[in-house]
Amino acid sequence: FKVVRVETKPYDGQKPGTSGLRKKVKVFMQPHYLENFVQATFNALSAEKVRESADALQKVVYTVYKESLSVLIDLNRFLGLVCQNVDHKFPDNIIVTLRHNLASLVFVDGIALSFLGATLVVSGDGRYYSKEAVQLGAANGVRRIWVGQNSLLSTPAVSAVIRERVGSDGSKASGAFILTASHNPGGPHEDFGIKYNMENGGPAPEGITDRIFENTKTIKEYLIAEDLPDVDISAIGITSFSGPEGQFDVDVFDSATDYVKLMKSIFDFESIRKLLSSPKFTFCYDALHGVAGAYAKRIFVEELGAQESSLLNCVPKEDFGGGHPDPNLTYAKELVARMGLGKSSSEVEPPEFGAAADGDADRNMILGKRFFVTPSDSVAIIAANAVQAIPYFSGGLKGVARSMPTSAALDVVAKHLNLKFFEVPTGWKFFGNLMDAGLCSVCGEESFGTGSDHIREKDGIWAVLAWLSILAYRNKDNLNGEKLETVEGIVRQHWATYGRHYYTRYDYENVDAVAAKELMAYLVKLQSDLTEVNKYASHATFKICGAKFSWSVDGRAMALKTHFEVSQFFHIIDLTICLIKGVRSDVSIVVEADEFEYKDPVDGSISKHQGIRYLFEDGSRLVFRLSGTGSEGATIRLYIEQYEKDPTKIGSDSQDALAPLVDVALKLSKMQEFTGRSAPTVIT
Ligand code: VG1
Ligand code: CO
Repeated sequence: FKVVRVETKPYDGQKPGTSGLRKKVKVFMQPHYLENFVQATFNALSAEKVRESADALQKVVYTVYKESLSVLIDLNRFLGLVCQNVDHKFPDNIIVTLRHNLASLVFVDGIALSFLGATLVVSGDGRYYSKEAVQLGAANGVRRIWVGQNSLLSTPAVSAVIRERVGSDGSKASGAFILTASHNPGGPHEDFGIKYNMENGGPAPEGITDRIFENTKTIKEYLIAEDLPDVDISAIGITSFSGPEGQFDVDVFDSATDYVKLMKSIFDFESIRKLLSSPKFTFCYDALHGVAGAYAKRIFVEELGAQESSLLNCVPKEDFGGGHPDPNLTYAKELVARMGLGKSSSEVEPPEFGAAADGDADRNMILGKRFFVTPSDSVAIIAANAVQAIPYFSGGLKGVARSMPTSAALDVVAKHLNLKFFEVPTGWKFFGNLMDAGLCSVCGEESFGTGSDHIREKDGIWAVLAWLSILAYRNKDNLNGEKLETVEGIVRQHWATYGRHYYTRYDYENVDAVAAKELMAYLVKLQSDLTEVNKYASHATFKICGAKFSWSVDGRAMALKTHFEVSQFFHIIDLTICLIKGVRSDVSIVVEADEFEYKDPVDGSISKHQGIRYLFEDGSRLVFRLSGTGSEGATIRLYIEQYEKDPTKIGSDSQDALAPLVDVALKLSKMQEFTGRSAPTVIT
């Protein structure tokens, strides 16, 4: 094949969000749209590679292949120039090449600094448009591309493949393009997405995604392989081509092998197998027609002996069967019904354990019989039990971490177990640095993401295996006994020990983007005046002598003042009784409000504007954020949390328990006024 340069113009809005670039398929199908983004990524990464290696090499021969120039220079001098300013001091013809096509640089001496000679993984959740995108890699001097069979690899499997897989010739991957829009729906009228993962198997950090975005704004040309014959990606095997840089291979491999091997090295499969084979334990897994299906049969049925009938929607489909591949109580309807939750629950006795995954299988939802485990509780419970129940952690946990809006259930466990603890912004990319530095073993997000340092992505099937391990451990002497320890039992015991964090998230999807920004700006402004905020936080309505009074009190001091004023008209005794009856004692006062900002403890980088927080005296929290994964309009996320230590109060329904805080949040933010919405699109 030949490599040609194609002229192009920048597209607006190619800014990678919380997890890559996600847009409607029709947006991606515009001429040059995908190519621009891929080239911008190559260019961003090549520059990074040159910088990274500045200290590592002394002298090297570099060849600018596309222009057929070979120059021997001192590397330090060269790298110094590239780092400071690419435009300086080189003869014109070379500079032009550097600036426009850093990807075509190669450094010999055994070390490839550019993509020439590199191995890249390209695969995804198999959604519509994936096949078209797979063909792109050849042009940028990549030596070989690894593709999961049928271009299917779950996001965690990609991470595992980058870290663990060794090619037949000893090659290792230096990164991956993951083709997925994760939990967003797929098909010609829905979403497609692409993101780049680094050599450690984790998502590109903000420094790189920012540079990619800058590149998309100035891109003038991209490289593309011409006349590259189609490869049959349904067949395992290596196909070789001859291109301008020499041989180019497409290596199609089994999507599950490396991942299954990794899972077997982490968990005690034998003890899980025993649990699953107990007639008292019943199991159910729903892949929502996402890529998890490609792993579920291999792991749960073939390795662990579950019944094939326990798998729901485990055939991956380009459009996820028309569904929304997001594992929560709203979208995983079939599973929810089977587990005896929700309205349409069946007459049949539900399974003991149920779980679901999202499109790219990095998310998980854990359910017990007629019981929902919040993701925030799930990570806390895994952390609390990991050392005993999971062989990989038997040496102890290095630390734990959660995203900012995730409930503080994990904090309490960290405190009890005296573990290092970190709170990072939303999105998995922030956990990677902690793990690379050996500071974190287990982490999670409220958005159904749980994982560990075995890879650098959250991992849906890992989370299920972690829960099965805990159940197997708790039941190890009990499999023939009277009654098994259940998911619900484990969660309730956890609450009894650590207290319970009532938690809910309200999503307002596809809200007018301007209105959403205005709401956020309003909330930031409000923070400067907590007295104003507390008018909403402790609003009191009550009756005195049959008449209805209503007033707002600014925290405790004002309550006393109001008491005094009103008492001029009524007997003090009457009023005291009414105050006890009436004041909203269910919500405490806001003592702090801020916009979350994170300084990475490893590299010192700072991420600002990561969500607006209202922190209450009793530990309750309200958090407001704009989503960074949507493809249309804006999505406002409202996170509501309340901590209850009193063992007599930990058994309520969470929506009931949180109703007062929800009410405060909606009034405080003027949600309906700004968005026109009287109810959220999804509650999780
Ligand atoms: C959402 C979640 C976040 C998660 C991200 C990617 O982001 O809130 O916790 O890391 O999705 O998950 P946002 O910006 O929309 O709130 V996945 O499974 O879609 O890659
Ligand atoms: Co996902």
